[in-house]
Amino acid sequence: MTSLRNETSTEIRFPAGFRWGAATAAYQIEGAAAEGGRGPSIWDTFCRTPGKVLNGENGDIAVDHYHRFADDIALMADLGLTAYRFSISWPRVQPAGAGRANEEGLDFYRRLVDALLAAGIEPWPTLYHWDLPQPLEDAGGWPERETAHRFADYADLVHAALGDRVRNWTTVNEPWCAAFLGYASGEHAPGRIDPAGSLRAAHHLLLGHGLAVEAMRARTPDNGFGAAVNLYAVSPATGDPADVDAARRIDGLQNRLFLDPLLLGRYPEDVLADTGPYGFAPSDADLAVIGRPIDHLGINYYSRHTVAGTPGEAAQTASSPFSTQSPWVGSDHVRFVPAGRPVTGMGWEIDASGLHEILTRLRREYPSVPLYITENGAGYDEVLDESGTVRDAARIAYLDGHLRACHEAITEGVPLRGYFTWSLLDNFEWAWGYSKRFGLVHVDYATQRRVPKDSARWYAGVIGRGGLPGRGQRAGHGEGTGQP
Ligand code: IFM
Repeated sequence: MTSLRNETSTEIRFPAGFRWGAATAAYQIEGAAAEGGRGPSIWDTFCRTPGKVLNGENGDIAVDHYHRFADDIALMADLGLTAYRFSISWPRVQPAGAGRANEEGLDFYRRLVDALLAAGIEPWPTLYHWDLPQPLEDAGGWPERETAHRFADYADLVHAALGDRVRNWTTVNEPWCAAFLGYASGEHAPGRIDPAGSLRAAHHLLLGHGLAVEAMRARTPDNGFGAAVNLYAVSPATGDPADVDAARRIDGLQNRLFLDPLLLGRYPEDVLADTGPYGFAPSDADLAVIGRPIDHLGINYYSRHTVAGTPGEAAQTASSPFSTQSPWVGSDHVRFVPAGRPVTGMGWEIDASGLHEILTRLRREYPSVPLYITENGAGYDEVLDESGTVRDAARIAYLDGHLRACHEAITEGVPLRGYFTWSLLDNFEWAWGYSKRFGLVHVDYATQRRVPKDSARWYAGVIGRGGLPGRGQRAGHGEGTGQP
C-alpha cells in the first residue's frame, strides 16, 4: 500500500479515490408528502398518532429538499463532496407498495441523480430508509414474507429507471432499527409491540435485501450492491459473568444477527437460542439468498453500548422520548449503563475507539468486503449564534476523532473505501422530531434558510486536503472531552 502518512507534514492522508460523502434520508428531508403522486408511508401514519413523535411533528415539509434539491447540490459542491448518500422514498415511487411505478416519483430521482452527476458528485442511493408504504403495513408489514418480495419488485423498478447512471446501491438501511424499534419496542413506525413479529421483520428485511440484489444484479452485474447496518461496539460493564453474558447478547442482536447472515450465510446459534421462545426459525433457502456475496458493506456507527446483566439502574438509551418497551427481544433484562464518557446531544457516549474496534473486527472475523462508513455524526440542540452561524466545535471534534479511527484501521489493512457523515442538513430526527440537529448545514425550519456550520467548513477542508492535520495540529479528539 502506498504511504498514507505524509512524513514531512505529519498529515494524515486517506487513500486516493477514497469517497468523501454526506448522507440523508427521504422522509427526513424531502417534504412534499402529498405531491407528485406520493402515497402515505408508515411514518406519515405514526407521526399522526398522538404521543409517538415529540411535539407531534412530522415530515410533511421537513427541509423541503424535494423543491430545493438543486440548491442543496450546490451546497454539496461547495463542500467538495465526491459522493452523496440519499434514500429513495418507496411510497413516492410505488404509492401502493405494489404494481406499476409512479413515473412522477421516479422523475424526481432522475432529476436528482442527473444534477448530482452534472456536479461531479456520485449518487449513492439507499432503497429503504424506513418509509414502508402504508398499504404494505396494512397487509402485515415486514413480519410478512410477502413484503420482502414487494421490496425486490420495487428495487427492480427503481433500478430499471436509474441503473444506467447509478453505480452503487444500498438496499436496506439499519434493519435493526426497522425491525426492533418498529415492531418490538414500538418507538419507531409502525409502532407495534410484537417481539416474535420483530424477529420475522429482521429476517424479511434481510431476505428483501437478498432478493433485491438478485433482481438488480441480473440487469447490471457490474454495479455494486450492499446493505447498511448500524453496528455498535459492545462492552460488559464489569467482568461479572452476568455482564459478560449481557454483552454477548447485545452484540448478538445488534451486530451478529445482521453481519452473520449477510457475510457468512447463517444466523448466530447463540442468538437463535436467546430468541428461542419466539419461534424464530429461518430456512436455509432464505439464508442462501441473504448470504450471496455483496460488493460493499455500509457501516453506520455512532457509539458504544456498555451493558450489565444484573439488576440495577439503567441509563437512558431510548430512541424515543416516549419509550417504554425494550427492543432487545429475548434479552430485555439487559441494562445499558453509563461508562462515563462525554455524550452528544442525543445522550450517546462518544467513543471513536469503538469504530476502530468494529472495523478491525470485520477484517478478522468476516470474509473481506469493501467497507464504507455510510453514517457517522453527532446530534445536538443547536441555535444560530449572534454572528449568524453555528460554532459546532463538539461536532468537529467528534468527526475528527472518528476519521482518525478510520484512518488507523486503513493503515492496518481494513478495506475502508469511503466515509459519509450523517448528515448533510439538519432534519427530522424521527421520534425526536426536529429537536436534534445532526447537519453540517443548519436549517431554519421556518424559512428553510440553510447556513453552513463551522463543521461544514472544517469538513470541506478535510476533503480538500484528503485528510487531517497531524497529531498536535489536530482540531479535536472525539474520544476525549467531546470538545476540541
Ligand atoms: O437520523 C438517523 C438516521 O435516519 C439513521 N441512523 C441514525 C441517525 C441519527 O439518529
